[in-house]
Amino acid sequence: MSGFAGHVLALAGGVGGAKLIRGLALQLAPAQLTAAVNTADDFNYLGLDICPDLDSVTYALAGLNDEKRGWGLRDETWRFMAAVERLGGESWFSLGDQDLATHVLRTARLREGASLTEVTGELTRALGISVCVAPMCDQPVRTLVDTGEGQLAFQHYFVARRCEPVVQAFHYRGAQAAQVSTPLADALVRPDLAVVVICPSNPFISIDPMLALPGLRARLEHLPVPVIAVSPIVGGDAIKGPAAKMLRELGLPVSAAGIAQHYGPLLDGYVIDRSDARLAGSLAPLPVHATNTLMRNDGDRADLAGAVLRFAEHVI
Ligand code: FO1
Repeated sequence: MSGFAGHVLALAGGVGGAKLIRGLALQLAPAQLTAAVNTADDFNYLGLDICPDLDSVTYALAGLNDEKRGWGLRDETWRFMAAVERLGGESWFSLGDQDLATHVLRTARLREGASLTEVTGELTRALGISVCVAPMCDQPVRTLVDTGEGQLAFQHYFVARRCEPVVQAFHYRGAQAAQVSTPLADALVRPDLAVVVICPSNPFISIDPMLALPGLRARLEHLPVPVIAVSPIVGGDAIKGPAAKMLRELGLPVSAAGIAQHYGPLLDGYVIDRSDARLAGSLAPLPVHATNTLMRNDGDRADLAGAVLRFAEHVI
């Protein structure tokens, strides 16, 4: 435990975000942390409501995530998917047998009229998680990717096409009509809010959909507490996933500096990998802290979270 005083609001997407959320949970009391999670990757598949980023964060907090694959549950089996294939059903997106339970229960509760915030609370509590895991909003927001081959729905671009088409732009359909979820709105007005952490998630597909929600970016910019991002890029490449390819295709520098440039005045502090420490000068006057950002195990996750919290105490 870090001894950090105050509440932490962390914005996260999938795998990289989930790792730092786990690290923050190791350093803080559960009531000190709100994890606000991207839902623009969500989609309906085989009649089920799939929320990959909420599940990545939930499984990581429960210690049930598959470290190697990056998504889904550990010790998974795939008999459901094999049966779907045998029946000639859609099978380009793989749902594990245990993971399926999450999608079935979530879909059933949403059909009954529960909000995604309520269902997420029920699922996380059932797994013994006391940290508040909140969807960014309760209305559907969907990332659409403009590519050289036309516009693709996010999971078709990401999984079915393995991010191969060249990206031209991202759109977050539904974001303008959505509202930040109640737990996220509540965290923003907490008198004890001490820092907002933007996890090392992909800015284009994990964080920007949140920033596209009405008023959220402006509220973050005007908060009296620091907004600190952790770079998902180390030494010119993404730790995992297509962030480097996206930066290149969008004409931004493929470096931690490119990510800072993308977030612009939103940031009050920036945590980069030790191997990128030489970039700190070019980022001035943005306060920068260089440390190990590779999170191979819980020790690394807790260390990075601790470094981010200590840095936050020294930024404005
Ligand atoms: N990613 C894949 O690359 N292939 C899959 O078949 C796949 C299935 C899947 C099922 C449940 C889930 O929660 C995540 C899953 N993911 C899969 C990961 C997911 O598509 C992406 O990692 C995120 O949407 C990006 O953050």
